[in-house]
Amino acid sequence: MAKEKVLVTSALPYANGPIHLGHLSGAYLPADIYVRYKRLNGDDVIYICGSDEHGVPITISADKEKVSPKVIIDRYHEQNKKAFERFGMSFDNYSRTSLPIHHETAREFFLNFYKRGLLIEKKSLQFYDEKAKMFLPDRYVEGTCPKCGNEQARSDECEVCGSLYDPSELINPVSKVSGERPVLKETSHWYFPLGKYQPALEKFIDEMNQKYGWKENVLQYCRGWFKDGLKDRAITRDLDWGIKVPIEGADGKVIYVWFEAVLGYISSTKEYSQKVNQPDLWKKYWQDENTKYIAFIGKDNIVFHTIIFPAILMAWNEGNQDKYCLPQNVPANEFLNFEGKKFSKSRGWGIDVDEFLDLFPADPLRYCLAANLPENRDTDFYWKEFQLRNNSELADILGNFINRTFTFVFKHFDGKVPPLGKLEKIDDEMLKTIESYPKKISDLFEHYKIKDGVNELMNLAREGNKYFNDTEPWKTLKSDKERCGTTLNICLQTIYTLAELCSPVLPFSSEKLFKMLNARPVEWPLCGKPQLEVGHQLNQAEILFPKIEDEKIEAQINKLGSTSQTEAKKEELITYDDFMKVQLKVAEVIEAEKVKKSEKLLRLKVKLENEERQVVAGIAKSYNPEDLVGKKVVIVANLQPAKLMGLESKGMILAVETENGGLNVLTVPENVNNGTRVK
Ligand code: B3M
Ligand code: ZN
Repeated sequence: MAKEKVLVTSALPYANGPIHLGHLSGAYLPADIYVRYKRLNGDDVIYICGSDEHGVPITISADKEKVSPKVIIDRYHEQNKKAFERFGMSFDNYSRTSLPIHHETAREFFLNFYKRGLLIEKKSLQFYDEKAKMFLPDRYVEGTCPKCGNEQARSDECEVCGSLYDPSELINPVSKVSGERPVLKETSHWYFPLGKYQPALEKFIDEMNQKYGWKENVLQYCRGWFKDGLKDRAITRDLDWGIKVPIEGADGKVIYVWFEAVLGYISSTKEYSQKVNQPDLWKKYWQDENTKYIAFIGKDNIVFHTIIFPAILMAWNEGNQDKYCLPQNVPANEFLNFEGKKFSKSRGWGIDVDEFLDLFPADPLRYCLAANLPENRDTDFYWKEFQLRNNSELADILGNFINRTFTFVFKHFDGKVPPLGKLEKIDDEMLKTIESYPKKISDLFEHYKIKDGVNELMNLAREGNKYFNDTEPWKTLKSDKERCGTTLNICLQTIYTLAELCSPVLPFSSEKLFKMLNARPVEWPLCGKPQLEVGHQLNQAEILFPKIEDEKIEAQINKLGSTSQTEAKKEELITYDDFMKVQLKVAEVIEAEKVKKSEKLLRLKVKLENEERQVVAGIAKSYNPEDLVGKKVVIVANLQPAKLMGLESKGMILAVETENGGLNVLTVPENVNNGTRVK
């Protein structure tokens, strides 16, 4: 196969917290395996990443700790860079978006668009904190969702019901900075005309998919966006932290983090070019139509890499001589959960890469994650599975095959590769098997089926063990030493092949194994052919995959959710008095009707002791209005009134969620009097 020029990027992690196993499985490990394989294959590869150091996620972390954003990004940039190294990530460059070279690159794109009249300036109303004297970006405001009543909705988006609304519709908005109620104030922003690029983007994705086969989850996602219609997007924000908008009179405004973060891939490549003293090297990758650009990401970043970034590059290419290449594929992964739940730092659920590598080496972790990548659906990391994959696969299959072969060769053949005698059918078959594996695995890796490729690797080790067992060298040693030597020769050739094929996923062990073999890797397609010459001297073996004891795993399981969880629990505990503040009362539903234009809401009239009131409840998907009339339900009677779809709601009905996501209203027996307190 012709050699390819490959540019690979992994999403730039926010430098606002440590990298955990979920990150690794999403955008990093699969990319690293792919890159390591491509390098061995002889392709011209550059692998780019770095820290994303702007945006609200950074300033929120800084505010929490009461330090400047700079303190946060310096800390986590260094920490994450080191953690990635320990894990064996082989980035050619790990940059950071606070560098001048990145600021220049982002400003260059922004100004180019601005000067070409591409950007649209629009005025809009945005929340402003008069006490803190600042505009509040979306995550800085919390209020009640006008659609579903979720009390932790953002200024223009509710994560619970998924609706988008105008900030003026948010009920009871509170500034997260001062705790005060913010006001709406006019501001102006520059918008990128994303809508204009929809036809070109649809065509681009369609073509890429036809040629290179995009993942179904990624396509689905893009189709959803196209169906809704792409809208112009503001690419500036009223914030202090970030890349200043390079236009006069734009004080206090920065370029929106997502507009510049994707350009970080380019500036990181530029930084690399400077480091290796070839300042124009980056153009060889970014500005050549023969480049195969692959962007590895997690599913939450799809729109930015399949729609927004390509649109930015299209917009550049339209008006400039030098043209950038667009991603040929964006193999986004789903999420990795931890022991059945989402990773959560505050609940002590999950483990950081650094913490993990203080306990266990990188390769078993890489193997365990790779064998179970969330390529098509969310998957889980389980401590028990980690132990099992290490002990029963790495140690008992791969390690055992290597170990028994080396021990035998050192004991009976002086640690030298024995000669091949006359080949029997079983030997021919084994040689053919070995030869088939490099292609089998590269076909999978070329299609980003990293998990399947890694599992095939273990199959070759299984074949090796089977061959060893079937040829019984411990018997032929006495009856036919030449036959015995043939077996061991073929076992050693298999180990050579394994050393190379395992290198992308188990780089540290592969290196040790090549040392034991006293050999070096060849180009990937050749590694299935016998590479070790007769008489070649091996080095003493070492145990590559020590078993992991039960106690060590149990200690981790017992620790789960403990430390920070107890703290979180302490915070969540309320006193009896707190509880008594909540007045739960029995109420009889006397009227019920659907709220117009709402799929979710029902308007109810309920009767308490000697009072009737209106409650708007999000239960329309689970109940017909008439089913509720006459029922006695429990309501929070002293809840602050709120307006939902323009209707006043005084109180909240208690309900439980059912297995299929519906709601089941709590009811009490008919003989309980209206207005009775529930305690
Ligand atoms: N920093 C989001 C994330 O860490 C974002 C990715 C940027 S890629 C250019 O999930
Ligand atoms: Zn909502």
